[in-house]
Amino acid sequence: KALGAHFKPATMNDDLSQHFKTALRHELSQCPGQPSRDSLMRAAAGACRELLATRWAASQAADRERAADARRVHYLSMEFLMGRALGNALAALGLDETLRAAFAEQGQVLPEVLEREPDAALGNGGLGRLAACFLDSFAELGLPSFGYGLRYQYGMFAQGIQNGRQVETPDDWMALGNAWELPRPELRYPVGFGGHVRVEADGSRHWQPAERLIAQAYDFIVPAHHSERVSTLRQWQASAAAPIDFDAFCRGDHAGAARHRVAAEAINWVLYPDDSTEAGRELRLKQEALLVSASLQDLIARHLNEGGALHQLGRRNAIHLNDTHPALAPAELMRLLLDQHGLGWDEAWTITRQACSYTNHTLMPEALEKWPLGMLERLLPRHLEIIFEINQRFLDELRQRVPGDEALLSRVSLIEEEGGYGSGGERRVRMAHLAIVASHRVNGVAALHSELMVQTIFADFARLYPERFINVTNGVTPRRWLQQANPQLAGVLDARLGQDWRQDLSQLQGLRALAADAGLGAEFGRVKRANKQRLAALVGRELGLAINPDSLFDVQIKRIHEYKRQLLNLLHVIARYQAIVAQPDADWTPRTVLIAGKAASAYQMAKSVIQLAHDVGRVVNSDPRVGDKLKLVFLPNYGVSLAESIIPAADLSEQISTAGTEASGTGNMKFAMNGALTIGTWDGANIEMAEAFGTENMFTFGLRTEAVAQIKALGYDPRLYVEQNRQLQQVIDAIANGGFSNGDTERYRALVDKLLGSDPYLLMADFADYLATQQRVDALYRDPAAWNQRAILNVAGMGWFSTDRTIAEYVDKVWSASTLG
Ligand code: DL6
Repeated sequence: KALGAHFKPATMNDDLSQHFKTALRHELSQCPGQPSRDSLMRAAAGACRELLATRWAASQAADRERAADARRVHYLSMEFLMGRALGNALAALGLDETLRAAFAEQGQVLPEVLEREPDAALGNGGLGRLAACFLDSFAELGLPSFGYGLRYQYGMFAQGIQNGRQVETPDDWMALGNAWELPRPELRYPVGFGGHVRVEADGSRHWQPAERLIAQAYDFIVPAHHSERVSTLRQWQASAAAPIDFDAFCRGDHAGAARHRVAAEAINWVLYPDDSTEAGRELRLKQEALLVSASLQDLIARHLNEGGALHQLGRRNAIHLNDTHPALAPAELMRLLLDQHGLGWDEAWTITRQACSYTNHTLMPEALEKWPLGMLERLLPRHLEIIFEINQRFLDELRQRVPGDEALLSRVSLIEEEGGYGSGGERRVRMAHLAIVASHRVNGVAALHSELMVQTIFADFARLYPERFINVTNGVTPRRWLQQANPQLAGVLDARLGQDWRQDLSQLQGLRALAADAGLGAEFGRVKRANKQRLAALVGRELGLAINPDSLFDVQIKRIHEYKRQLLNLLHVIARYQAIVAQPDADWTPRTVLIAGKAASAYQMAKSVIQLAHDVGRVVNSDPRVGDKLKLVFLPNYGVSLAESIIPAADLSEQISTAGTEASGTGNMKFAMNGALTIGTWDGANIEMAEAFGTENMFTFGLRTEAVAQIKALGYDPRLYVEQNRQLQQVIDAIANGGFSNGDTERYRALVDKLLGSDPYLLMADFADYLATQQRVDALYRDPAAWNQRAILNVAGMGWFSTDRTIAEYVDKVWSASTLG
């Protein structure tokens, strides 16, 4: 339950104005004169932070009071992709108008000041953005909780484009400070690495780390929109425990004097160290260990401070593992309970299993982390001992349960013997297995994904522990992704449904009865047109390219990955281009295809797709025979804020992953919520969305999961599809023959060879159906009334895809004490 009904006390405007004036005075004392937009942004953020700090104290006090009966959730995640915070805070506090007026006094307008805030891009993509949406719902639902993460100095890299190629630079998002965070110098915990384990005379074990660090907390506060509750993202910053080496310094070896400090601070430098090197992998492991150790020490300290007994720790505290990245948590919790709090193994293990739960976000085997034993032994020797013991007890129990099945034991063991895929001949710890064995619940993130998870990667475990595996379908927060991103559509919804959909998104279903209302359709059309016009202006500013707001905006924005099939999208653009050139006078439905997304720095194939998008765009966009009929735009440096501008302007949302590969998707939900129609495969949460608003209201195409498996089992030959489809042949030929690369036939050789050779994501097999479905899209777009009616039905069906519902399900099925039996 939320804290109070009156979430905006009468004095709030005055309080904000006061805090804002003080903060602005402070800013101006440093740079006198007319305040810049940056100063105004920082002053406003500082003022909101003051107000939120008061709410934070009240929320914490309320949670302390009910600690005995309301289980606290601790959401451990290496990623929280927060984006900007000021607009959200103002909306939550109901203070946008107050600040609009304050900015106006300084001759500035609110949106332009808000745009000065850098995105907190502390995540790679869907997994990190989901965690950020969860924090919003934690606050909104009043859930006693902490998000725990790392305070990265450089977030997701900034993407530039040079000659059509991606170039990466550090994202220095805190260069001008971070007005939001509240440093907590009193919350500091020791974290160790290396050293050895001493065995005492009584048999107890004592880890003596060689390297000692300190993790200090910085809090980032996330407000509810309909109560005074706030949720907390506690981020850890590492520093060296020891001061500089004074002797070295006096000898003149200044770098040497600080070497251990630099090594400690490096843990917080970047979001995702390049793990193609041993040093990068080691840094990543240290990041994970630091997150886990500091968070669990913080949790235990709080539990004890609140008068909780150790044996109650698991019943009163949920520890959620967001993917395997924090999967060292069970080993660390065991270590703390055994070695520091003196519990016996059985009691510590019961507590650990009560507390832990784990979400899997991908079926891709290469994304399931496995840490080499050698590295663990070097950095975390006591954890490795504990993992061995967990494994031994687990396998012993299985031997009793399923005698004689050695193959099963080796498949489920926490330790992968030498020779596993990508092992480089080393034995490794399978972190997903550790997470499963130590958790009382394991979930996938959409119905199909959860089903495939138990049929494929975790099939053995699901047979052994069927009750442990469940599904919780993802969602998104409607506050950011509808109310703030699309204020005009929010206004239309308010007028038709009232304002409560913000808290109870299921109310969107009230639109269903109004779908045929021509007036509402026209309003939807007007809002979309205005959003498209704004996006067209942005494209003009950023790229100097004119796009027609009356063309169909066909959008694919997400990480660039082969399984997401941006390349299939490009094949369609090329086919359409060739057809337009062949018949320029035919009745074409004008289209603007927009693509945005980053490729991992070492992922050559993804980078090649980005380059191809630029090459094709250059040719298509400059061909006078094409004009407005087709444009291809690649918007650089995709992130949360850019998504907030693009999504409300989309007519068509591309969700075209190979069936069975996209765990859920959340972009798909944001688009549909904003009235875009989806062209999509029967994959991830597309399926549940289609079921919610009617399959006839989504453009579905392509092979389904069973067909994909079947075709692969029979021996898939992509060349056959090319040989049998002249249009596809021409598209592939144009790429291969240098049609988009100034005659350079080498540039896309690897890409074409892969398509014609193995084509693991079945682009060739899905091409024809995709193109035919795109023609159905064109046809419907020519009938605006019919299109708008479908858009309304899409929005009407999206009520279930709020993270408020997702979190309520987690509470019910995963986090509440009743799930512990
Ligand atoms: O669950 C959030 C999000 C899903 O919507 C996407 O479908 C999925 O690809 C993404 N998974 C990851 C995997 N990372 N790892 N490991 O980001 O999770």
